[in-house]
Amino acid sequence: MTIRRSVHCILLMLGALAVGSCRIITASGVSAMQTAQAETIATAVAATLDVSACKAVGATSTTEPAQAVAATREEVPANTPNTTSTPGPAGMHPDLIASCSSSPYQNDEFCWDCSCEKALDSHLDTRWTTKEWQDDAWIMVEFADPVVIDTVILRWEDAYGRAYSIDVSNDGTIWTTVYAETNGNGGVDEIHFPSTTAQYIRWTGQGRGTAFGYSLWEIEFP
Ligand SMILES: [Ca+2]
Repeated sequence: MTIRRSVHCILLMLGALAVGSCRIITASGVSAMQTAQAETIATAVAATLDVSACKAVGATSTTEPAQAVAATREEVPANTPNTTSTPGPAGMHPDLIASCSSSPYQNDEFCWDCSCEKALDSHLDTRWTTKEWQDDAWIMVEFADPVVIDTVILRWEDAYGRAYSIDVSNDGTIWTTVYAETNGNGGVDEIHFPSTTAQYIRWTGQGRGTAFGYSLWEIEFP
């Protein structure tokens, strides 16, 4: 009995050394063998280092298939554009704004879809930004119906307007200047002018405050 157990122990050690990647050698797998047969098998395993022997003694692999890991990786598209927000500046119901338009706006990896709507969406982390770094630029808002207006608030990003005018119109063709700035310093410009009725209002740039273009977080009509 002692000799038989010793043989079993030797077989276990030989098997473990021979098939290093095997984690488990089941006792039943060995006890079912006759001593002579087990010695023969163990010798063959040790000599050949055949990995297939692992399967014969019930070992399992713990390595995950590389393909399964790759399949779970989420692909995130680069340069995802901003989502479109519903226009509606603070202090004015969105339904009162019919549309907006502007000179060419920036739409690249530095500012995706930075169109006029982004200056009317009530979000201070979205902006209208001009495409060209030139003094001449404009942004126009059309109201659904004529409105009485006497105040405009401009919330500038770093690229502010130093010189500009505010014009109003009832037909989008004939414009009246209600305010002109020649030495703006950015930040927040709260502009007051005599109360007037208009269906269109337009901001027109005449001088940039920086070497860049113009960039407005929001235009508000309180
Ligand atoms: Ca905005």
